[in-house]
Amino acid sequence: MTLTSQLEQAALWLRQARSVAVLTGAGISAESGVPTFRAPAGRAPTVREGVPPLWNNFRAEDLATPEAFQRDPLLVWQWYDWRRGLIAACKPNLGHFALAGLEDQKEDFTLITQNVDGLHNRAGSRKILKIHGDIWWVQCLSCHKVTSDFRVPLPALPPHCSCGGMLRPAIVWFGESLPLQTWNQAETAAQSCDLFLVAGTSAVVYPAASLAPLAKRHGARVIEINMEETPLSGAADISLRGPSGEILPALIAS
Ligand code: BJW
Ligand code: ZN
Repeated sequence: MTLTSQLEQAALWLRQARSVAVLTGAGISAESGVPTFRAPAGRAPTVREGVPPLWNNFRAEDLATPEAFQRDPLLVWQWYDWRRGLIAACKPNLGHFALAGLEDQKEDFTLITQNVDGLHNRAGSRKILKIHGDIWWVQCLSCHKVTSDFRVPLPALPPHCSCGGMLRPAIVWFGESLPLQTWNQAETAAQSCDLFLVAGTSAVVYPAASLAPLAKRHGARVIEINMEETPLSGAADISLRGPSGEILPALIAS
């Protein structure tokens, strides 16, 4: 099947679907200039585009853990400060805007994102399940209150909450549980949709990677959009190979 005929088939399924759920990952923001986390399977992790030498030496698995923050809060804080500055200078792309438009077209629509960059909000999406948190939120280590913080740059040291506790990025790190209510809503959407669309994720981080198989077990059609093959590609009903900033607008407009 050519990309054009796959796209036509996928567009037909999308038009026919009453209930649509979408899962996005870092790849959807790549065309906005936000670096992704991982090199494709089998490819050596060389210098990642847009990542300065200091941060290129670290993997998300080295910095995005409660242990890393405990060991060296300043290093982790500086990593977030660099990423917030980078993201603040980026704009949503046509993929983000296409999904915001799809929300208006569908009676039942759920956008689930692993991304913490806030670009779906800036594109106009309204109902967003942020299963890995948000880079523009901070959380108190003592009272656990979550607040927004849009400062760029951040203060040099992690600030403190009014209760005296240290603030940390309100992001779900490795080994931490996902926000329960948000996760439950994501699972419900996957179980009840007719069509599950997955865009720009390597599909290796769990439990997010379990949503598409869950949707499929409950009878949904699964469409994947990715530049590369992923562990999900074989199980997807259609896997569209290419940039989400081009494929999503084409899929949603046709
Ligand atoms: C394009 C494109 C374009 C490029 N168009 N496409 C075995 C060992 C140890 C742990 C585990 C294990 N098995 C499972 C676990 C648990 C762990 C996990 O999954 N680890 C795996 C790495 C193995 N998961 C967890 O710990 C989760 N919690 C949990 O399970 O709780 C229960 C529990 C509690 C206690 C103990 C054990 C379990 C939490 C996961 C939290 C993930 N958090 C991060 C935060 C990073 C920090 C930050 O953002 O500040 O979330 S990690 C990082 O990966 C980030 C992302 O949301 C997530 C997913 O990455 P994503 O979005 O898929 O990006 P990439 O870079 O991987 O892929 C980009 C894709 O885009 C590629 O495919 C490209 O081809 C494509 N692309 N350009 C379309 N233009
Ligand atoms: Zn507090």
